[in-house]
Amino acid sequence: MFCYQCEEKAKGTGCTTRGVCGKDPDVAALQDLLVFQMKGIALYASKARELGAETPEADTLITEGLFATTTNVNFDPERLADLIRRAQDVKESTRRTYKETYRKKDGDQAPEIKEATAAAAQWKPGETIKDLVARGEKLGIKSEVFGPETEDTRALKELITYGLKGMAAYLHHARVLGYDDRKVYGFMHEALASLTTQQSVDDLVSLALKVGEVNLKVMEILDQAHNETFGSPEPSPVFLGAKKGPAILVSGHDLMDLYLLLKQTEGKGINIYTHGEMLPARAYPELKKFTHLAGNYGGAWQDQQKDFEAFPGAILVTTNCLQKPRDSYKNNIFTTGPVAWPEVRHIGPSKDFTPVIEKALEMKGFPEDLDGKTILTGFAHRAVMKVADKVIEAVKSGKIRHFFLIGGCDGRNPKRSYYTELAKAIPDDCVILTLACGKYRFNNLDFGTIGDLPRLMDIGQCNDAYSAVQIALALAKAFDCSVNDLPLSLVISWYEQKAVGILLSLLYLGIKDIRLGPSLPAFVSPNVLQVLVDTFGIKPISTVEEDLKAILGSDR
Ligand code: FSO
Ligand code: SF4
Repeated sequence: MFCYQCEEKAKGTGCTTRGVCGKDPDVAALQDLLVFQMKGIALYASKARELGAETPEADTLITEGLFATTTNVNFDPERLADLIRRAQDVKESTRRTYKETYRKKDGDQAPEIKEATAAAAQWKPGETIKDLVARGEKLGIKSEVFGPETEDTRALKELITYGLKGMAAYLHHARVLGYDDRKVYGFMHEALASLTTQQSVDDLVSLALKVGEVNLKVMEILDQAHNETFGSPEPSPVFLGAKKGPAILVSGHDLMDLYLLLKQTEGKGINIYTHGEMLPARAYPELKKFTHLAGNYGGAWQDQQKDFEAFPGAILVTTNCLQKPRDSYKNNIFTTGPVAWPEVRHIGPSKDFTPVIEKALEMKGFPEDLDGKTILTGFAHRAVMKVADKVIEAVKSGKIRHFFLIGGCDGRNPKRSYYTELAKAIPDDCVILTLACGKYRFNNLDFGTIGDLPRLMDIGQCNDAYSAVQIALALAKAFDCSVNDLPLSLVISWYEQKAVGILLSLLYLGIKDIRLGPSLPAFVSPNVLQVLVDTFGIKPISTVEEDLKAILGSDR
């Protein structure tokens, strides 16, 4: 196997024997085969769409397939094999759609698509998982199955692929709520199909920025979907302790899963706790109205083995990041949606959470109330806009000197303590905006207020990077300047491919001087990195002392 798609790549270069994430070589091969299948489907779907045909099956399969190959999502060979087989059917049906649409328009036989023929070739029905693994082993990142690559074109194609995976994850969440956009599918098909062709570095850089542009659109659609379905987030307290009684812990990003579970547990005497990226759910009116949404339990995803082991109830994981479940809680953890682990019970599309509820009741839960502090969440763009006058006044009067966006993913790299230290060292006249699971590095610290504005504002989940962009654009408008001229610095922590998508969106917006850590991606070649440095001023994080000095000047 070879995989270097996330920040934890082994030895800083890539995982070759087993993923640091827990992905074994068979799962890695199946994921490579699935990505290959997505490209095959995309080749036909993009041609069919050019001719005006709709390709709903391809749209769905590509969204689900890409999400399944994102870090810490699907570790189950059976489920991956199912997706690969379904993808083969969809590839065949999309090919038929292309051919029939062509014939109806031109009255002629549609020309074969060379790369697609290669991608579809030699497929035997009834292949076993072992056969699929053997096939996938020949299709890894370095296989050059679509022709030779240079170090730079491969780097850019992987950058594009990972951005598309992130986009697919956000699109999946919007689709669950009934929102999408056909133009987005069209772009995904075109982009994936183009990865099977030889392209120049310049063309691939443009395509990567286009991924950023479309990903921003997808995050906007998701923001609209969340707001229209669950109301707009409002600053809300989150209790970090626990209440006596049966309990269910819900992790991941899927707000609809949480809503359905809250509905199904109403009046049953079970308290529901958020975990990881589910914390900001507490700010949505249609979710916070449930009085048995009791609080948040535990920290970021990489602490889950410890947190889940200690949790005395059932656990539901709705999306990434899933880690290998320990035996101690294998009987009380459930997955749903895109996440899966072999032998962990999976709740299917019916979203009937009865097994989770029964397990929670069987386990009895917390024997007594647990004390805990209360923190705030819910500073999404609409909530911040409501206090925009105060914010602008505070900047004008010098009460707020600078804004720091310290956001992104958390992870195991010890260098991530930088983000805690940075948050602590930021002077009292500066505001810290945060989002995604990286916030757990400092979200239970007391940063006080500036006037009646809290110094730490939790914007939400990683997809709420869209909200952060809206806040920055509104500030830029108020001060009649560009985002780059604002007293705002972005210090981002990345881990998986959604963060890659977000980074491309920020670059598409022309946002410069982003500090990125804890380590740079292994898939970015030296030349591509130089392009990012020269064009966008991207820099790796340094020490807290040096970075603060560079941002605020020596008078800090
Ligand atoms: Fe974190 Fe995991 Fe939200 Fe990621 S839980 S690391 S960017 O999947 O999605 O921030
Ligand atoms: Fe390694 Fe990350 Fe790939 Fe997992 S996703 S195999 S940790 S590079």
